[in-house]
Amino acid sequence: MIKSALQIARADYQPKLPKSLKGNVTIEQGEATQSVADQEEIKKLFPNTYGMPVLKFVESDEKTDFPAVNVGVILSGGQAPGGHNVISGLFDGLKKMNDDSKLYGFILGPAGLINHEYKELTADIVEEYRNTGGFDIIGSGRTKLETTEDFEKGYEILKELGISALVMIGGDDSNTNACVLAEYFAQKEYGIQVIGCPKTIDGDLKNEWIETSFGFDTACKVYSEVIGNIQRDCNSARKYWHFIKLMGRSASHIALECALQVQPNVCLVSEEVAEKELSLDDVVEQIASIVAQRGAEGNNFGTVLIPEGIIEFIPAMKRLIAELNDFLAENAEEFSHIKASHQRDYIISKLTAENAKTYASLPETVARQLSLDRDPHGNVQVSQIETEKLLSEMVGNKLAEWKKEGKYVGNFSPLHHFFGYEGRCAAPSNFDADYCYSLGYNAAALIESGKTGYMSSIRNTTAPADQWIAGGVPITMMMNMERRHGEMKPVIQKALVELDGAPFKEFAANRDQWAKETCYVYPGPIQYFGPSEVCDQPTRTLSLEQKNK
Ligand code: FBP
Repeated sequence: MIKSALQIARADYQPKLPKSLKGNVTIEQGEATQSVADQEEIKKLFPNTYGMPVLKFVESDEKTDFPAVNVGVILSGGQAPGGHNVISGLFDGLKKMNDDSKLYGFILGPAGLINHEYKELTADIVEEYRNTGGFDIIGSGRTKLETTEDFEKGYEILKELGISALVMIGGDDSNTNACVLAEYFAQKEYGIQVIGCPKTIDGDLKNEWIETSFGFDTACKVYSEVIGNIQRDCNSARKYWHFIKLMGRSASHIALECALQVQPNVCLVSEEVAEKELSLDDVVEQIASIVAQRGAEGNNFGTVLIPEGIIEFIPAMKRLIAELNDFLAENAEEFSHIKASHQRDYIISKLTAENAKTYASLPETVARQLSLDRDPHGNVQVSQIETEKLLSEMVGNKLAEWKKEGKYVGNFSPLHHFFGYEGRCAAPSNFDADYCYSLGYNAAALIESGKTGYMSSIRNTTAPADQWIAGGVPITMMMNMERRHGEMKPVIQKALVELDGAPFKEFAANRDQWAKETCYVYPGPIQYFGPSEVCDQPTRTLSLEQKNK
């Protein structure tokens, strides 16, 4: 296989590890824990894995002999830069403890476990993928492990391969699955541990113990590079307004982080839209006012960052989507027989009056996108909704009205972009390469310590890597009850942007100036070689959050 010069050089990069994981380790146990909400229900659903203590690994002089173990690994959900380093860290951690240990990868996500599709990840295979982006070493998928039958099918292959621990690398939904599986195996006394690793570019799997999910750092740097380039183009030609939708599902962490890196003219934050109960028209008016204000000064150009999930946060849309979710879950069979050309009218006839009105007011494409299949976890596929076009069209209409009324004097020429997939498989930044390798290595230590139902946790991540704190957090601690597919289910609570958090406050303090003036920053491409202040910077989000602790 032909490799680029960067791929060849990057293969030799040795990711950094926390000092505590470099030699022999011992565990310090914290207090018993509680779930973030709905304690009684979660406790009842997870009797074997609820309330376990938070763990911290510390260096030890004691050398322990570990038996060889067979371990399985699954990459689950959307790709995120660094997944291959979690696997190489896990592989090296297992081999360091006992060279006879083996690692098996299940193919194309959780489906590989159910369908018994796997491959042994040998040293040669792992070598090929060190410090590379992508999940192609074994592939990924979104199948949800849900039924007892799925768990039993999984158990069959784990038993056959002599696997005593499974590592699930995934986001909030996949780690919820990991927790359910850990509980099931514990309850059945099958002797199989399950450990989770926090993955997702969305940055919404974080809490006091999980400072960030891997992939967020690299993906935001890739998007910020390209937005910076667009801004320079925009400031050179001075004739376009760029409407840029950014991936990230529900939370606006990616849009906010990119805004902090590039200083655009507008960045919408879905959580603020929900908090202020803004209507779609309010959002449109806000953008149009900035376009008009800049136009009055002869600046008929600018950038607008839009989080992909914004539509779900506009209260009227949120109510509509909630009803649609339940309706489509309950009437899936009947709906599948309705001709595409009749689906809109069919839905309108079934919804309550208020939601039917909102649905009817949407452009055809957006209405259709909202009625598309949910993903296996019940999420609306927001990355397929063209919000950037919806908003620019509505802004254009508003400006045309204002022009007639003599309130707007500029020209409005919009262009559209969606950045998402281009950032998910980039070669991991130094931060993600080190963080991921440490998460995997740490997962091996959790396995060797006999733990199950834990998520691999690496903290103190704005300090140099050797001062990072390694340990484990019970996954049940992150859970609450939520409505999914029309039923209440235990799930990991998503971390949305906090409006009283340091990253949002920093943005809010500067946005008026960024709107009016042209204060663009051009971050440039990720650097893998060079001075540490260029190559090892964490995200602005992480720096601001950790500074305030
Ligand atoms: P995860 O939560 O699985 O990490 O998903 C990340 C993500 O990139 C979202 O930002 C996006 O909405 C979604 O995946 C797109 O899904 P798909 O890869 O199935 O098109």
